[in-house]
Amino acid sequence: VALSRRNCADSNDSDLRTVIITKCKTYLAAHEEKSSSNNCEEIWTAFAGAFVGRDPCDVPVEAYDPLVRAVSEKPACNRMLFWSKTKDIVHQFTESKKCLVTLEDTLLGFVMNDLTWCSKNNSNETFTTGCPGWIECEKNPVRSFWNRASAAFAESACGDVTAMLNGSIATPFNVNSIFGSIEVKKFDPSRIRALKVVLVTRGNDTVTCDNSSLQHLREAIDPKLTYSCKEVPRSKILDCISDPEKPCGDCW
Ligand code: ZNA
Repeated sequence: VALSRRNCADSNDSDLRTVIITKCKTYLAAHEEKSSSNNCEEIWTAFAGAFVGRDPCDVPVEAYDPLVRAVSEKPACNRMLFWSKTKDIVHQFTESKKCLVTLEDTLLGFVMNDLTWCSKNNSNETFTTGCPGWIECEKNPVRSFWNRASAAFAESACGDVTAMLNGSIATPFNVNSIFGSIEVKKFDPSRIRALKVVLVTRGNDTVTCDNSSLQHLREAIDPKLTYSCKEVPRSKILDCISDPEKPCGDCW
């Protein structure tokens, strides 16, 4: 069945460009130390180069290599937080406590978070609606971006890394997720000392750190890394998030 897709061109001809440059400048204003090494116009150009003029189902992950090279950020050793199926709670957490950083707290992740974008073959237009969905075709511009950005974030990880996984689903570690298929494989055992899993649980969950998917995770990482896992009630994390007096280190 041929799907007809109705793209709406950006309202003012460069809306996506404006959104991205504005978010980029907002981020750099809040992280002054990164201002001199990043140029938002250059970042836009590298970003657009990855997908403008391409079929929205044929944007390879490598198309974003120049974008990744255009951004300069030092890795936050010991503070990097990975996640899978815990998007809302991780971002509430890093918003409230500044001790850990997710990909979405870095320049590239912050700028692209919550955006959808695509173009068309041989077109110079950009669209923010009518773009292929996450699973509609694998090489869509949004999914390829997150695959590439996640790989770069994981490659740069160092020291102790934390992963917040969802204890309310049968398979907290899914080998098909970005965390399972990309990030874990990019962990460099010469840079990383330990992987600390925080398994977020709710009242009557039965999943524990003994879950077989977590045994697979333990086996998937290099044996030189120290692996640990801790079950932490979601309510405890939420209490911690809403108590500004509670230091980060006491949340679990
Ligand atoms: N901020 C984002 O929109 C985003 C971030 C999107 C995709 C990936 N990421 C990276 S990868 C994030 O910073 C984490 O480091 C990594 C988590 O990826 P995951 O292990 O695949 O975890 P997940 O919860 O399954 O998916 C993460 C996000 O991907 C979701 O919140 C959705 O935005 C998107 N996604 C994944 N699967 C689907 C999907 N969207 C629609 N349909 C899906 N089947």
